[in-house]
Amino acid sequence: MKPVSLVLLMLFLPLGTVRAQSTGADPNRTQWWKEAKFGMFLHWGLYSVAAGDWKGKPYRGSEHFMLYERIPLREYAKLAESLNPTRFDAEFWARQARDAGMKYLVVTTKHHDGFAMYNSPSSPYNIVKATPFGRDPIRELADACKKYDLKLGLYYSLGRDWEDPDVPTHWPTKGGRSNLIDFPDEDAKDFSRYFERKVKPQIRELLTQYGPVGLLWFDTPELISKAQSQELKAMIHSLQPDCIINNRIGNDLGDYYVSEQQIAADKEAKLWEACITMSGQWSYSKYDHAWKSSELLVRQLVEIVSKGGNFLLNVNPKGDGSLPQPSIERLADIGRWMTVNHEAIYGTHPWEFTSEGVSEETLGEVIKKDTDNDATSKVIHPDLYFTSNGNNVYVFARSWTSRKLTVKSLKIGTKSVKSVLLLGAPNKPVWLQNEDGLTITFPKVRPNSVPIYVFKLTLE
Ligand code: FHN
Repeated sequence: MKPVSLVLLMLFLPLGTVRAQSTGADPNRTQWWKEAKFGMFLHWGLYSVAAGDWKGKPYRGSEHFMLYERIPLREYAKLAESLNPTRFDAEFWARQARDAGMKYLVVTTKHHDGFAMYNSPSSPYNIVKATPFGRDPIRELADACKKYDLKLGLYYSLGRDWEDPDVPTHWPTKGGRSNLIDFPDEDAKDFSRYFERKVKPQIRELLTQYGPVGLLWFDTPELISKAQSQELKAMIHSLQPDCIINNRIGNDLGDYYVSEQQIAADKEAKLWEACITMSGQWSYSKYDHAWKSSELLVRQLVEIVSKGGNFLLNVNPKGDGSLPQPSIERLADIGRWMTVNHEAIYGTHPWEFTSEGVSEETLGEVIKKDTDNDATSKVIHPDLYFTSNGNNVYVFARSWTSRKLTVKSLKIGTKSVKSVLLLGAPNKPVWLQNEDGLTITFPKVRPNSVPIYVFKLTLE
């Protein structure tokens, strides 16, 4: 059966809704994550070797192209013979994340194609056994994260695996994300066999081979049962009690919610993280030139943090292990901005007011697909966002072009402002609080590739 066409994949979801059900979030376990605010997502696998082409032609479906192009497993697996990422440098990846101000990274250990990007004794379909590379990149990344003080996060495709014969799916319809080329009888598939044969052994490997794992980032839980989600969560915490789990372990379990390619409409009662692409898709393709500007990426970071979320920004390494130059440039821009403004991000929490002057256009779309699914707005519009920490309020003047701004939420008689500083500026701004609000005149500022300025207000 052909994968359901993209038209049918259009799922309408309420704008930016992050489902507010209960999670078992343990405040001690999640403390580092709540303070971290910013992480690097890495989609790297056999699909990175193909890099947009299959049999000399551009493929459809990004990292799902095995399904979209109806490729038999044996043929797709031949990509492993070409996976020899001699330019892979775990320490370089870790430094890119650290220098951009990221505090954790999440890397694909096994995506939907079922290929393990780590040494998996339980499945020979892995980078150490099946490729000329012969090294274990997750081992090297775990060491690099330790060296550069990053938490290690591991992505695992839970309910989709196109190498195993027992993985039925139901997205968006029965069999919609299954390997029906090699395993056509969807009704013959028994998820429990896959769960026992592959999922549990591999999760055990991931939690016993690489030292402390800060976060297990499950994807596409599909048809996992509540009992299996509970069993998996118990096994994880029996091995690593401090390991955080996202809600895609399934069945409303997990420590926080994932908002994929969308930013929540407003601050959320629950812990949440927006995972968003830096370009047009999750995995590397030579045809993907839809790189977002550094300004837009910092706008997204600010908006997400102002709404109490974490930003997991995706980078898509090439098949040779190098990072695309446009991603390196953007990470450097973000790092320069964070060097000046990090105190307004880390360890902060939403203020009473989230924003002022936001244009409808900057709120993003509501339609989602399951790959190439970037529903975030690309509109650049001057507006204000806020975070707070104690009696400090941080005002983010996003894409600001004029030399004055007025925070209307701080009219005289509301909260009294004691001082105003512009982060990174040697001289103090002139400011006045009256019935219009708090009006600030910018001091002379250096032109910045990311024109998002942060004022630190100290309230009485
Ligand atoms: O199908 C995957 C997709 O390839 C990508 O990994 C994203 C990342 O969150 N998760 C799934 C789509 O929801």
